[in-house]
Amino acid sequence: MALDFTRWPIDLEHRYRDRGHWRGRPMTDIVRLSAAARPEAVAIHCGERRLSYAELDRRSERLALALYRLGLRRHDTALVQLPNVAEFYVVFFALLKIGVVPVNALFSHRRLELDHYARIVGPRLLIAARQHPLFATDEALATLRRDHPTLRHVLLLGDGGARDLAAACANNAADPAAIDVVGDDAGRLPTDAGPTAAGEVAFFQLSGGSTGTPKLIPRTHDDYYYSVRASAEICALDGDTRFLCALPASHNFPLSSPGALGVFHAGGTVVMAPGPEPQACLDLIQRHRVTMVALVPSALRLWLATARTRAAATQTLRLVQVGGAMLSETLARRVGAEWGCGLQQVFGMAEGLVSYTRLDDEEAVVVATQGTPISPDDEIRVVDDEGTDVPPGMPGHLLTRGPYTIRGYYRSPEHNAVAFDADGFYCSGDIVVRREDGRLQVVGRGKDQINRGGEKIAAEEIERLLIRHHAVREVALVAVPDAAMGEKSCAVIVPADGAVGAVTLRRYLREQGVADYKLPDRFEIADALPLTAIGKVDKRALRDRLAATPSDRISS
Ligand code: AMP
Ligand code: DBH
Repeated sequence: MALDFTRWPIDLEHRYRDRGHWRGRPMTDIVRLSAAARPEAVAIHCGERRLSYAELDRRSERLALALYRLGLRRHDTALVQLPNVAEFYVVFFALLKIGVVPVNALFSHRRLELDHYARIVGPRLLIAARQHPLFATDEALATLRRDHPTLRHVLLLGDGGARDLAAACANNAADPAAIDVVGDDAGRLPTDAGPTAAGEVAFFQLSGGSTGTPKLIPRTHDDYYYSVRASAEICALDGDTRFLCALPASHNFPLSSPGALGVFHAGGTVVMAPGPEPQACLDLIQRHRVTMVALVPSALRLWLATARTRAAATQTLRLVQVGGAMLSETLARRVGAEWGCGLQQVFGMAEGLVSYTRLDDEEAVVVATQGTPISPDDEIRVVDDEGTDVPPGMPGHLLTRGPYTIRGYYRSPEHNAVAFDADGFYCSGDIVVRREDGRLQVVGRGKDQINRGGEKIAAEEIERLLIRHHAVREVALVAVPDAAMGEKSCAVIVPADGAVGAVTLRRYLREQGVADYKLPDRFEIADALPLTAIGKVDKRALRDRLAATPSDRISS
């Protein structure tokens, strides 16, 4: 049975179809069409390996068949956690080809996050990597299987044995450079196998969140494919585009804005980088003559510093996209000045809405705004605390709905009641200004979230864990400004009695299985937390206080 999710109202569905946004096609067309049009073109460079479009299509087909033979069927779900390797896309398309709906966890996620996702979707399949600390031995795997009895099949990258993912994706076992080997060339998917319907859930995106538990974002073929196609056009991608994927491959930005999927749609090449480390990335840019990259501001800062001594490395770059967190105008100006290439600001969210500066915008617009939304059918409201629209030029809460913005998180009725208004607008939690010329500027944030160099931390998630520690009576997690990361996190602790140390609390959080980036960068002890007039923790007062006291009392 198709997965339940909050659909768009029928009149809007009609409108999105009539306008050609929703085309009733599965996202597997992305690879099929490019494989038909340019089979020999390089789709992916990954280390010393390279995959043509024909191979990407064939390998994903093979893996789909292998999974089908294992018993996986349309509307089953899968939990996937892979590093930045070509297999990520092989797996993505393979699952889509048989209608298995994946949750693509970030590689930095640990037991707690994976557990949450598994609890929400009840996956039948796990695809993960031995190189992840959680899957280095079979112990965590056994726990996961015990806790989630739906989980029947596991494929591990780097396993070497029968369950090895690389083997399952392979093409030519004799070639060590191939990503290869299940099924045979004659193997064809049976006619009853195929993607989920275009209006149904294709996969789940992850929310950075602002609540105690992570939320899943159901994305349909229709809506996601539209955002990818339109983004590829806005960014003028073509067969000559060579895109460096340096951010986590499953993140919405490098996946869809226009990201790897946009590049596959246009028939260009995706170059995989293990991460955003500047030296290694500059090497890859030079070697593969990369033309486009997507970065968060904190990475851009490091790249600019490193590239100073490597002018040759950035010569082929035409477009540097920056998004995920606020970019200062000073940093923005340096891209054109030092690298002589275009900058594009991207303000997006896994829930949907993506706003871009355009390639022909003048510099003053590109360095100071986050541009305009993808679609003429994106509806934007900027409202005050009472929900009344504010005039252009005034800051307010950003509300949005449109042809690729979700109408509800998956299986989260309570949170949906506050995250969406009565008209179905998503309350993004961002404070924005809409200028007279229609351009958006992100000026702040209303949601209780820390944006640590583009990685989002829901304050409540960490507070809930910390409050369970016996030495903690009260806790508040707040953002503190940081020159390198934009923001870091600080936990302000009111101890239950006596002392409690940062080392103890950090170790405790690690034991809970939470991702490293969510561990507070700093701990502060306080006698009490400041309260607002209505008795909530006054985080603004805390932030101001912390910003004024750069050092902490109990070590960092
Ligand atoms: P998520 O909902 O986890 O996908 O994170 C999306 C959020 O990241 C947005 O709601 C913003 O708070 C933030 N964000 C993304 N891009 C930008 C940007 N260019 N400038 C400022 N904040 C951004
Ligand atoms: O931060 C984000 O989530 C984001 C940033 C840029 C995003 O989802 C996107 C572009 O699509």
